[in-house]
Amino acid sequence: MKMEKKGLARSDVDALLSGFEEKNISFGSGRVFGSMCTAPHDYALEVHQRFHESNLGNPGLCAGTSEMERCVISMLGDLMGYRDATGYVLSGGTEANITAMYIAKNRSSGKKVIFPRSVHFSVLKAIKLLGMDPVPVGLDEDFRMDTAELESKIDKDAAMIIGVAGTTELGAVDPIREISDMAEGVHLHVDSAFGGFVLPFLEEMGMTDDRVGPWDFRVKGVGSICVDPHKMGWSTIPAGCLLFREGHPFNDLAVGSPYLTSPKAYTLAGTRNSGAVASAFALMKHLGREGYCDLVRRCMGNTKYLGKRLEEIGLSKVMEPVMNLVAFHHPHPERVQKAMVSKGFYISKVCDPPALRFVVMPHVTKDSIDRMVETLRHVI
Ligand code: 0PR
Repeated sequence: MKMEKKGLARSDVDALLSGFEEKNISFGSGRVFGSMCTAPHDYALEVHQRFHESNLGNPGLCAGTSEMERCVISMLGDLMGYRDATGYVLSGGTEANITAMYIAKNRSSGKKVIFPRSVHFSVLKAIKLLGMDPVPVGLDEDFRMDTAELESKIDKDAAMIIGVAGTTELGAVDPIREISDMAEGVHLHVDSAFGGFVLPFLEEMGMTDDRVGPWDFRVKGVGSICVDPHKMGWSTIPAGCLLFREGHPFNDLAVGSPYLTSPKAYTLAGTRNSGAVASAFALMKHLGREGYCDLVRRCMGNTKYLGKRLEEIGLSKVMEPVMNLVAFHHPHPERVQKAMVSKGFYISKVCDPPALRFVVMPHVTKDSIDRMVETLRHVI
């Protein structure tokens, strides 16, 4: 394709856009069951547009948005047991994990990163980028990091341990308190990119069981946490948050930026989106803890419903869901996934054990579940 010498009329471009739009699958179609993102709350979208032009990479020009960013971090710090947490908003869990791992490496003499096999692949990406040494740890029968194996792997070369509060594939929560007790000063980072906007509200409603222990800053050894407003925070893409207990992460990344409004630049990204920062701020203020409890209760209700419907067609759960994510044993998840795509439904899979995976986000309803299950029944 070439750029025209004389531009097209908007109506002609609109026609082109419609062609592309038709190829996208919207969350509103009720056909997406394998995504951790969702259609943002309409107020979040409205606010995003209102604040989209400021660049947080040059914060002197957007002091207001910068202040909202600090408010988002302090609201999350408060929710996660440490009001004085420092941090900032970035593009999502991947950038948060890369940044946390860079900082841990910087603050330590070791290069080993110890993580459960269930860790998100962004950690493996960061290991490549940062030249760190991977030390995977196996899982227990509840798909949580095996602490006996962890203990045998911690040594003086460990730069950090990563625990996951809400694994990508199954939604399991690692035993963070036990991990912290073993960490002995090694930086402990908790990836709650997905779970961070679910677990506090499940706890508030008394909806967790004994597979979920304390996982946030209430555990003394937790040094950093990441959590994404653009997942279960119901806000706009791109918004992830990185929170630290000690030492503002800005100090670890700072380089001189003489021609900007601030003398130093502090973040991995240069130009930084701020529509999503305002959007996360506004939605957290608007929904409040009660609003998020309602959302999480609804998603958990639908997860239970999906579980019941799929058991009715002969499938069995890999584990009782901890959060709004559920997987079902199947010997050939890829084949099922492909067949479902050919019928217009998007489900996901787990590799080990082989299973079909469903993320029950806010856009998933009982009606959309019924339509999907009917198709899955034929496919299977
Ligand atoms: N940590 C955990 C626990 C996650 O589940 C995800 C989710 C991330 C980090 C990375 O978050 P960002 O994607 O916001 O950087 N990741 C989703 C997933 O793997 C979304 C996703 C989908 C990411 C497709 C990459 C991708 O190619 O389902």
